[in-house]
Amino acid sequence: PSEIISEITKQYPGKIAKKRKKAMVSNVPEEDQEIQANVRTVPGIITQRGCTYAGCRGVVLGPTRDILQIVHGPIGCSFYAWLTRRNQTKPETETSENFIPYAFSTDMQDENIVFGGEKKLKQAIREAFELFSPKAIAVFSTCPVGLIGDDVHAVSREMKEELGINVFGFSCEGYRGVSQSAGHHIANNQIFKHVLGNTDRERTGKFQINLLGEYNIGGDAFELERLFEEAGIELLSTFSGNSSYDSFEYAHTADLNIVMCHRSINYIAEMMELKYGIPWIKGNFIGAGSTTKTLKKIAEFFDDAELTKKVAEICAREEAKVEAVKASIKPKVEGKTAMMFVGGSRAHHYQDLFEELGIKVLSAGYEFAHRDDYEGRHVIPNIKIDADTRNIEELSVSKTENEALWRQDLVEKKAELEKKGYEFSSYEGMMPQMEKNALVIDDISHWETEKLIEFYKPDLFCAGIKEKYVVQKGGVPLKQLHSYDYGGPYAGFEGAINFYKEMERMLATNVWKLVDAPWKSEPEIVGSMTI
Ligand code: CFM
Ligand code: HCA
Repeated sequence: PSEIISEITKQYPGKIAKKRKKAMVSNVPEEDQEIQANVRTVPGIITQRGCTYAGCRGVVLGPTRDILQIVHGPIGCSFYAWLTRRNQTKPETETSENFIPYAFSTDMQDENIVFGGEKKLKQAIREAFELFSPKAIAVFSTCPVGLIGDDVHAVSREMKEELGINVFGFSCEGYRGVSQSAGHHIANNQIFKHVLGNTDRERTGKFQINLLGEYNIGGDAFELERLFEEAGIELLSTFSGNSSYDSFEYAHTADLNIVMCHRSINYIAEMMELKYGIPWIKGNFIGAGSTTKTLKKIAEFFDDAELTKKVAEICAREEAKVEAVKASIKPKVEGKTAMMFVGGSRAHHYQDLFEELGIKVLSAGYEFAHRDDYEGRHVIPNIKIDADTRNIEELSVSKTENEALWRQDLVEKKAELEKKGYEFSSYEGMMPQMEKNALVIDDISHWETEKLIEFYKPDLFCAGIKEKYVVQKGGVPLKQLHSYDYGGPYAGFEGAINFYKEMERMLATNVWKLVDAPWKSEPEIVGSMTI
């Protein structure tokens, strides 16, 4: 990897080369290596990152069906968050509210930028209320809102008073942070402040959990719901795949939080523990092995003979189905090579699925993760807090004053289990799991992607829509790990089977070797550039 790192960085001006080098690591799993992450992208470098608004509106809140979400801004921002992420939902009944197919926007015009847009926002909220009478309305700020100083929070308070429903705003302007990641944090804060804990709920089951950081892309959450239901584990709320407003309000009545994508939602898990004493564990449902491990870990937490038996039964039955498919596919794809560059946790989680098939991951990285996602949660105290991070509000949370809601029983249970070696509040990073000398790159650029492909000639590249066609025109199949290329689910046991079959379709064929980029034989422009 040092060869390719210098090959890439020698093309950059000195200062940029120095900065980019810090984001590239030739992995040595047993060493404590540091990688640069969560810093500003070099302007002009063609990053794959998205903005803070995308992380808040699109990612964290997007999958919730019955909060009417108004985007305060130009129409393009709203269009961007309109069903592009493939988060599916299943309303309880045919007439239950589902706003996901709609795009609500104030459609800001020049005039609103010059004279202010608050009046238009109030009008939009009133109109939305009259037409849809939702339980709650959320307002999302796009870049111009912060630039001109519209106060979405004041407007929301006023409208909450006037309409008598919950109305709350998000200062998630695209430029607030260096990427989507800031938007996740802002979303977590506002949900915690304005929604979570608003209503209590009587216990209806023995084992009540929340699933955090699962967004039901391609129906992933449906597969997990199936497993929990059969095991007798009651899933109170998911943040936020297939979720509803009410479930957010009573999420504090659960016994345990399972955090899947910690990058996007660890804040809520931490805050719930501080306020209510509810512990959290890291869980992963990508890969059959991970699914079994996570289900068994949940059962271990509840320590109930019947549950343990049921979970073991389900895992054995499902694993047998998975094994049968794997046995027919693995020999056809084993030994193939892959690379994966995805947002903030999938580039790690999906490595389990590749391991199951014997596919080697040569290089991987995140678009916007933090150092802990690479190196492990233990490095958090050593992460330098820069001005961009300080810009994002850090809520100060303390123990609830309502004694009935404080879970002393769980605090004690946690302490007891920890003594036995059960791990809470922790996760491993991507780097300890990866092979020696695998190349890890943060916030990869388009040009770096092309160089990597030339150098390594992988059998498969995993990324998103922005990379897909460029890579495929180079003769390398690209699997989208964001949208799943309109396939899925890939979580849980059924998901693993789907993924294996997809790998067979993409890798056990020679068709990609026959593809040649059209511009190689017929270039539209020919030229050279020196920097
Ligand atoms: Fe978490 Fe996600 Fe991801 Fe993410 Fe995303 Fe996504 Fe992603 Mo696209 S929450 S960090 S901000 S797992 S939208 S469902 S696929 S980049 S790797
Ligand atoms: C986002 C959403 C995205 C984009 C995916 C892609 C998603 O970042 O705003 O680039 O293909 O998963 O839909 O990450």
